[in-house]
Amino acid sequence: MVPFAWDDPFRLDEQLTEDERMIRDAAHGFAQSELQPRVIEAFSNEVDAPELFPLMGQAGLLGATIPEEYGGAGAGYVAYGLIAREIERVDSGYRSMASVQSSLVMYPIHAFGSEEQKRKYLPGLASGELIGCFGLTEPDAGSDPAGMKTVAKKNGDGYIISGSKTWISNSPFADVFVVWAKSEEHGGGIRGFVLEKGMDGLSAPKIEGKISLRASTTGMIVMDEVKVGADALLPDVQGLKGPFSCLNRARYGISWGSMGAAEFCMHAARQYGLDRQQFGVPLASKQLYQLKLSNMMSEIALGLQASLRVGRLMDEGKFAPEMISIVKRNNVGKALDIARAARDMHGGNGISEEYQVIRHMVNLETVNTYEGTHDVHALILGRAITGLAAF
Ligand code: TGC
Ligand code: FAD
Repeated sequence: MVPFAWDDPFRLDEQLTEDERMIRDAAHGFAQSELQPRVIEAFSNEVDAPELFPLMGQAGLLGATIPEEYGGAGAGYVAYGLIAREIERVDSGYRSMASVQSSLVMYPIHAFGSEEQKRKYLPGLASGELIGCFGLTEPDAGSDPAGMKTVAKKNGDGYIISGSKTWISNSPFADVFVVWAKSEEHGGGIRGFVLEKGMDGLSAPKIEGKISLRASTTGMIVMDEVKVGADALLPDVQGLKGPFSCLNRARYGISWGSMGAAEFCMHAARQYGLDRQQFGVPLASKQLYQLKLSNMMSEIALGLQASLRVGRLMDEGKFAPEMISIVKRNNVGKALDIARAARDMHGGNGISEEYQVIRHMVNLETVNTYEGTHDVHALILGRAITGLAAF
């Protein structure tokens, strides 16, 4: 027998390689020293923080799975997940900034871009000198991206792109825009394009007044006849599998990240219950309080183990997208339940920014919605189980 650790019930730590532990510890150190001290004020005042990208880049947290020759860390998907967990332990918005850059901008340029595109963009994105965003969602096409209206018309060797994208993380300060459009040249098929800040007709107004994910900047992408050359097209993918392949990586990262947020909430509720006396004893001595902590610990242990399994399968090239739907949907749903319970267990203090659990709770509402809503992932799984698409 071995001693039981409530904060690592299934001994996840010893299932990691030495390199993965090092990357996890570096991410933890960075998140606690650079992100934690600024997050309460950043969330409160909806602060834009483009300066975090070079700091994350220096810490090796951007493009972890991209090969070293393009500035990445050449690490695996488990390491990528561990980074997401440590950043989201502080705030889902900061994890959002990093995962868009890594999974939704660097990944498609690496997987589907020309050699010139890779050399032009990836090193700057890895160092954080360049900031990227990913435009798939539109005002009238959210869960159903096939309904997008953005079009790319042929213009000599290049294209003219028109349309608008909304709810786009990082867009107001982005330098590099990976956008998806229906291309007339390719029979209306969906193609990816890389746009750059400053192009005529391209703007990215900020969406103000979010009650969730306030430490992450969100905006639109407005494209009013943006003229690009042939070199803006991502040559190696056509159809929705382009954006969905990116979403596989980001959704997987979210499965780890949401567990980081859940761990923060559980640890905070445990400590609060040990410190807070009511009826002459610590709250943590009460059966109902312990029941909630036991539920939290169990769901976190199961969720982390599931993400580790999916990450190992991704590293072996043996994953199916439905596996990712299971862990994205289940882990975020459980993290949201855990954050709500932790908020309740803090009593009145639970609504104060100082105790931080309510910030995680409202953030996780966004995480439950983006990258495929909780219900859309249920339908992806329902299709896999029955063979019948219910979208
Ligand atoms: P469907 O007919 O199922 O598929 C169309 C084509 O795509 C292929 N495919 C995939 N390929 C790779 N990975 C996946 N996960 C894939 N899923 C589908 C499929 O094989 C097919 O290929 P082909 O060659 O036969 O054409 O597509 P559908 O239109 O019926 O889609 C239905 C549904 C619900 C699954 C899909 O539309 C969906 O996932 N909707 C959710 C949309 C979404 O997740 N949007 C996210 C926007 S980005 C974002 O939220 C970033 S937030 C980031 C942050 O800040 O952290
Ligand atoms: P809708 O699709 O209109 O869904 C509304 C409700 O209807 C949901 O409950 C949904 O589950 C339900 N629903 C939808 N279809 C069905 C169905 N067939 N059957 C049953 N129920 C259904 N997008 C990007 O492209 N890039 C980004 O960087 C990005 N960042 C984001 C950041 C933030 C802060 C937020 C909030 C969103 C971001 N998104 C981004 C957009 C996000 O992916 C979408 O909000 C999400 O996909 C849902 O689309 P929607 O908001 O249009 O909701």
